[in-house]
Amino acid sequence: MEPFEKPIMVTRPLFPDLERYYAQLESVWESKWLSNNGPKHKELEAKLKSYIKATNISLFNNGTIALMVAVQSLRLQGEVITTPFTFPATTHVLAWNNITPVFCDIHPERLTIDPQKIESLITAKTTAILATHVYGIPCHVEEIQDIANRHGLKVIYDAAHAFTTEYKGRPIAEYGDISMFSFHPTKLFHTGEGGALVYNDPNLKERIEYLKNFGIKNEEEVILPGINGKMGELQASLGLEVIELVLEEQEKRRKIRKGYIDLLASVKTVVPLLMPSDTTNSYQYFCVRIESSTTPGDRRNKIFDALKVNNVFSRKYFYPLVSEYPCYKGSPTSSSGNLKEATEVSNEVLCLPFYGDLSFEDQKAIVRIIEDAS
Ligand code: T4K
Repeated sequence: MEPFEKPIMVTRPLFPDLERYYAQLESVWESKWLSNNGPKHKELEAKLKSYIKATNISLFNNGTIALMVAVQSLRLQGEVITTPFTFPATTHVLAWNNITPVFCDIHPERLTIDPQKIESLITAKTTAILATHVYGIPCHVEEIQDIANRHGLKVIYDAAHAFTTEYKGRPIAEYGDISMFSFHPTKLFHTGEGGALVYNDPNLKERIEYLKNFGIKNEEEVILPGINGKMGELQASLGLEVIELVLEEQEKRRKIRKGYIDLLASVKTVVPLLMPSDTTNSYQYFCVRIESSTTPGDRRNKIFDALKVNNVFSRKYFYPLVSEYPCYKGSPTSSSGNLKEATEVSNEVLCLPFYGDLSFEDQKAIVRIIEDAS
């Protein structure tokens, strides 16, 4: 088989019709307003609020700053129990807030933080649990809330992958104190760069809004050390058009997901990750687990390399574990002995190309490469 002529990437951002984006920009030009809670920002915030059924929402310039502000808004300090199987940003926001990340192993099926292993990590310094709905798979939200209630802890969810996800009939962000969504171009819904916090307590709104705008109360009063987390009008304008494309994209991705599952049925060592029951899939990623043969990750890496040679760029989200980064490796909870499941999983996962315009012919060719290499 010849390699693909054009590279096939793990994802492709949604691009609205340029004419429609121009129309949005025309009104920005007329308004002479580019940032600081402008009309497009307000419109997008209201639209997203109802789209993802949020009780309270604040938009941000990216998901990482949003998460930074979430941690600050809840006044977290000391230690926070978190997952090592995530994107670096989840843990880095703790480090940037002078908080010690305490790594907890993950559940073997959901790949999210294992609630059974959280309690033994709680100390007098623990203030919260920061968990990731990885690939949009919901954490064990009820068990986590139960632990948090018993120990007086806050709960933050990194919901970067869970746009529109619902669990047990409730929007995912109804669980926990605050959830963060990322609107990076690699995300299903995006604003070029962007993010949001969604939270249940309306009293948090004021503090979050100050924190994302330097703590400015008025022209003469700055009441806390805030940061610049504001989403601008160009980002919001893009979001207003991209949001119109999300439903159709999800439907296309639903079919692509089914296509992969059917095609991969004959490849016994490559197993698609499934959503738990009672979950609506956001269709952010399509990931498989590939059993190792003789050494950890050998078969996964062989498939990854074979795809690359053929101009297909899958991604090992998330290898290595965050706990393996030099900045966290020395910490007491980063040893692989405590993180057995996470270590195994990170050696076995692979995210395959997944976006609405991927053709079935391309999918068949991708699976053929996987089959030959496995
Ligand atoms: N928490 C979690 C769980 C996250 O996954 C993320 C972000 C965050 C927090 C932080 O949220 P933000 O602060 O980013 O809002 C990408 C993204 O940069 C990152 O946002 C995302 N997670 C992560 C999972 O993926 P890379 O290093 O894989 O990006 P990159 O540039 O290699 O892009 C991946 C592929 O996407 C490319 O091969 C091609 C395609 N692509 C990408 C861009 C940027 C395009 O086709 N067009 C584009 O404009 O991290």
